[in-house]
Amino acid sequence: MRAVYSPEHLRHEPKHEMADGEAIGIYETPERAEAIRRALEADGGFAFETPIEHGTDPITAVHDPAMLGYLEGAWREWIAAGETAVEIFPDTFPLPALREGMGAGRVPRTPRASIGMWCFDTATPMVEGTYAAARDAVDVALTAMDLVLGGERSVYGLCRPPGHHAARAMFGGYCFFNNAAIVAEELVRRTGEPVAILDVDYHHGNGTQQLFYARGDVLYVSLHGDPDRAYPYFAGFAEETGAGAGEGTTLNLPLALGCSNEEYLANLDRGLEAIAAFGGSTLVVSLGIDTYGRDPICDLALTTEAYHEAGHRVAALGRSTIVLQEGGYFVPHLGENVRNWLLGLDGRGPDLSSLPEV
Ligand code: SP5
Ligand code: ZN
Repeated sequence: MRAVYSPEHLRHEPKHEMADGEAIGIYETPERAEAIRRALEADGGFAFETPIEHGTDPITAVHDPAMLGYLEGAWREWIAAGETAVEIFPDTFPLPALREGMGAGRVPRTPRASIGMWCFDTATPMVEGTYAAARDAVDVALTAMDLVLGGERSVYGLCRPPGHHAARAMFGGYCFFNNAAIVAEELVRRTGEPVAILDVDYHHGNGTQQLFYARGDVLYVSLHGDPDRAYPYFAGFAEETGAGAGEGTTLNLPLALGCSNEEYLANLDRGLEAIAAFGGSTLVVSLGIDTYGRDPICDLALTTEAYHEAGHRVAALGRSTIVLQEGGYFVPHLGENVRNWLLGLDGRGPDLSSLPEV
């Protein structure tokens, strides 16, 4: 299987996220992607490719051009304003109620205010290299797409930063540009076919859902921790099924605390049935491994065997598949879990022999 990777992700190396009023070590680290790369390289069955630059048109096909412009200039403006912090965090968010009944008000004149207009949480700091890394993650995804359009059965894009929490005009959840949504939109434009997205990250992909909620040509299926207890809290409910032309093209499958391999795979089968019933020949997978039983920030109970089986069941759809990395935070087993998912997809057997005992 081909795998696309860029070392540019190393330039996105924030140190902190906010949790319960304290700055803690950020879970979304460069080491995550390096652990995955090493596991796939050690396997020997993955041929690595470097991304090709695709420019900004595929990004502004889904995101507000003003958000792209903000991310491109944020670091320069932060420094020009005399700020000295090495990570940019929002502190004030213009919720609609802040200016209720008062009209839109001014565009912010300080970068401290600007970030609150775009970033929806306090866990997604920007650093000097964030924009370059996020741009390369998009190119990784689009290059994986190109390879599939060129005839590859399945291709893995080692995207970092991840993407599925980024909406049309908002970023957060460790995500800046929505890599999977950008690929899905580009696929629709290039092939004229409908496209299905399967999102198996622990967290609901609120950004991807938002982008395609009213679209009949893109199916969004997500398995995730129930938003009644899990981030991003405000989207991902089973009763959200789409709107307008997109009615029936969103399928949310919220999972209970402690969800086992068996319960998980039963839910996956429901999602795969919906995908099989939807048109199109290409599938985009948002692959998060934060469903793992040992993930430090999530609460399901999956084991490595489930990842191989999940990849195997996705392969049974018989569609060309672009697999893009999202979350997964138990770094010691992250590479092997991704590798086993891809082994399942590729029709190879599982390999549990390289899981370090930690
Ligand atoms: C791509 C991705 O997986 N993004 C996830 C972003 C999660 N951000 C912070 C979640 C805060 C919830 N903290 C729960 C702590 C339980 N110990
Ligand atoms: Zn996640």
